[in-house]
Amino acid sequence: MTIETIHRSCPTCQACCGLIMEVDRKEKKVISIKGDDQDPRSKGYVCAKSQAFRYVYEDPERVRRPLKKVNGEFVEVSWEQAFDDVSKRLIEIREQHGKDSIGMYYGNPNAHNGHTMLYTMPLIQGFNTERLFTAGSMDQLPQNFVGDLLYGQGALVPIPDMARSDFFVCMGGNPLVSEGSFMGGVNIKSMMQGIRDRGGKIAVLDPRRTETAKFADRHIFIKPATDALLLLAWVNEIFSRDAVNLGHLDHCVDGVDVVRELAKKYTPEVVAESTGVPAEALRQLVTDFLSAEAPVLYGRIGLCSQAFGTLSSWLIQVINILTGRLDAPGGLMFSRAATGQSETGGDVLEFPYKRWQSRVRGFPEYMGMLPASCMGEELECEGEDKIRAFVTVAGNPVLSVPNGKRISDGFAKLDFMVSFDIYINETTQHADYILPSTVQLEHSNHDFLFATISQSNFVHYSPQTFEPAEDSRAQYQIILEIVSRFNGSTADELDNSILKELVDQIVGGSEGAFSEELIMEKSSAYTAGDRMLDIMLRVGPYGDYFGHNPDGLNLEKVMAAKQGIDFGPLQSMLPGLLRTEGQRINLAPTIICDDEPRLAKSMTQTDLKRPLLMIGRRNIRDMNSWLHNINQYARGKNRCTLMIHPDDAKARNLNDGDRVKIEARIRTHEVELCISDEMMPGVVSLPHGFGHVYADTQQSIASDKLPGVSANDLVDDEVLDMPSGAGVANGVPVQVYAI
Ligand SMILES: Nc1nc2c(c(=O)[nH]1)N[C@H]1C(S)=C(S)[C@@H](COP(=O)(O)OP(=O)(O)OC[C@H]3O[C@@H](n4cnc5c(=O)[nH]c(N)nc54)[C@H](O)[C@@H]3O)O[C@H]1N2
Ligand SMILES: Nc1nc2c(c(=O)[nH]1)N[C@H]1C(S)=C(S)[C@@H](COP(=O)(O)OP(=O)(O)OC[C@H]3O[C@@H](n4cnc5c(=O)[nH]c(N)nc54)[C@H](O)[C@@H]3O)O[C@H]1N2
Ligand code: SF4
Ligand SMILES: [Mo]
Repeated sequence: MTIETIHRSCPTCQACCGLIMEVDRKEKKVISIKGDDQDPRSKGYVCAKSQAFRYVYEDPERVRRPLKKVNGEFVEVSWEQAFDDVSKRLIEIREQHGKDSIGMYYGNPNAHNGHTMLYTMPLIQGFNTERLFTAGSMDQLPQNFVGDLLYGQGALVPIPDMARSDFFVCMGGNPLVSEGSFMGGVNIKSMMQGIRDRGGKIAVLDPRRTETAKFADRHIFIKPATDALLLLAWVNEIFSRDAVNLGHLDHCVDGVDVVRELAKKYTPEVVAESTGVPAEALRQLVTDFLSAEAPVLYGRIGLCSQAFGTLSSWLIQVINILTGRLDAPGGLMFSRAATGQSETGGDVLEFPYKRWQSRVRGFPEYMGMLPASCMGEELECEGEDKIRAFVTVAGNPVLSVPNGKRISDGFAKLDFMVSFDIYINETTQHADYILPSTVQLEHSNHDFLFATISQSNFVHYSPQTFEPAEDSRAQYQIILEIVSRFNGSTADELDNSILKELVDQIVGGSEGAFSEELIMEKSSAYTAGDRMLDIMLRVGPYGDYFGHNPDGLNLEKVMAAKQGIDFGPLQSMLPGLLRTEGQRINLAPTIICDDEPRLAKSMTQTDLKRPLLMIGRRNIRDMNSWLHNINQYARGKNRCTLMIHPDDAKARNLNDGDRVKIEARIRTHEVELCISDEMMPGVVSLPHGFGHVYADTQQSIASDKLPGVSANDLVDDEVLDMPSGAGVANGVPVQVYAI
């Protein structure tokens, strides 16, 4: 046995912790996975999920060969047959019924695979369907919408620079469990401790006293989906205290007066009853924020996946801007990826909105996507222009998207479905073909996306650990094979044209500095995604510019850096980064401000039949729905429980551990109750990603040990955040009663 040591980053969440693995490459065995003390970002830290990618690799139920459904059973077929059949069926359907008769859903694990990310645009453009849905609309979509309107591009989402902050206010995020999300930090607990060690403080506003809230100096309960009211009152306080200070953005912000007017009627007293936050608690929070040296206000899933996701996400930006905290050390800052995605320069882009609409409720697309909450109705709808075929790409919408059961029923009646996935689960059981990719130990990886939301700028390339199983395909190869056949070319031709497009773009933007020949010659050591990566690194912000800057970066240097390369703290990037007219920030986009009356109306609305509000919850051992077939993470006591406050349980005569009914507008489920004073009275919490109860799946550990119920069977698909179209998983009116 020859044991080798491999350094890589963990691919399971956005923290990208550095790992050291001991492996026997010949036997394809992992001996150990530990935190890498030398990693400049994570310094040895790992969480319980650091072993996850190894367990997925070893899982005997993982799909390893292409599967075709024959008489209701999946049978293995060759790749050639799978690629040919799938593309033939899709082409037939497109020819008969048009390109939009094929729908697509794109899921979260794609974001954890650097090479897949590079082939995502060709995939989306290759299908070119108006029925594109993504996990993003259950996630950061409102933040993209706001980024587009304020900063000129949806990808421009600033993150809190905790390492230099002295007052961190966290709303709708639980980073001690989620490991950070759009705050790209590693070991959030030590970052929060760091704030405290510097004499700073942490405040959390959340309807549950979360793990993060318990660690914080202050926790304030807030009623679900009332954050926008509280934040408007906060804005109002800033104006009434004459505390506006735009800092270095003073000369480039418009619309301040519009914001002042909009917030005028929302005093802390006016919003107190609706939000459940006493006026004095809010005033104190504002005082502490304004008197801190480097405060920052952060909002996440709880502020996105709710009825006022856009208004709330916008107000987070507004408050940071009004107090000079955007683009300032310790405030909200933009990361700068080595691959250059953050180098936004160039023409002002058209707002990618309303170029088409969903068929059933006429909802406008944004960034080429329709809300995932529209999937059920679009799949259900009959008529000549109905959806007939569907492609899922590493996603499990039956568990992840509102009214998942309706989506499952819709999938069941499709003419044709193909899933690019590695499990037979609640979604992929409906597919006619499952095309499984290699998994993380079998391919190299680079943290392409997560380097754009990191608290320190970094680049990290993880080597391939094991030779992929014989005759297997990487996700990007599957994409190339299907998309090329679908459009009448070959995988190689498509790959070349993708490369050419990238090179043309660089040559065009380089004002003669780089020629096509130079780029092609210098990058010729690599193929496919690695070649694109090399090119992007070389023309990125730290690049070697193909030799013009010999000390700069290229893929060879990045590959040689075992622990990746840390470029240090985030830098101030504004106004240069702005891709707006005249590089100015319009603080008050009309399309967002116009939604204020809907918010005002919500203050007087209550659902008497369903007086409790359901919110979500994450557990350290889950990753949405995709780690539940792993014994090491599934075992232990049931964690798919409904948390309720003792007073709400008592009023209903319910005891801890009871099985109870939870009734939402769209469905009623049975679930185990967990009584806990962590909950705000009137609020209940149920995690998502469970509901492994469908008969034809093949995830025996998930279905035996951790079936749970799907929160998204209760989440109403008719309710949307406006105007982004994000799904509303938090603040769902429910009633709970004994069985
Ligand atoms: N109620 C509620 N719903 C939510 C949320 C919530 O907070 N509350 N959160 C939302 C958020 S933030 C997200 S990101 C979404 C996630 O939504 P999805 O992305 O739809 O769901 P996942 O559970 O991540 O599904 C991952 C799928 O990818 C497959 N997969 C895993 N690894 C690989 C791989 O290497 N290759 C391939 N080909 N497939 C792979 C898995 O088998 C699984 O089918 O859920 C959202 N839904
Ligand atoms: N262990 C683990 N880690 C994960 C994931 C996972 O599934 N498991 N998923 C990953 C993904 S895909 C993402 S996008 C991130 C998400 O990262 P986070 O946003 O940090 O994740 P959550 O734990 O869902 O935190 C949402 C918080 O919002 C609160 N909340 C709900 N409704 C409201 C509201 O109306 N107002 C306010 N103020 N708060 C509210 C909830 O109580 C919860 O504490 O986590 C990532 N990391
Ligand atoms: S925090 Fe995220 S990146 Fe770090 S070990 Fe856990 S799952 Fe992996
Ligand atoms: Mo997410």
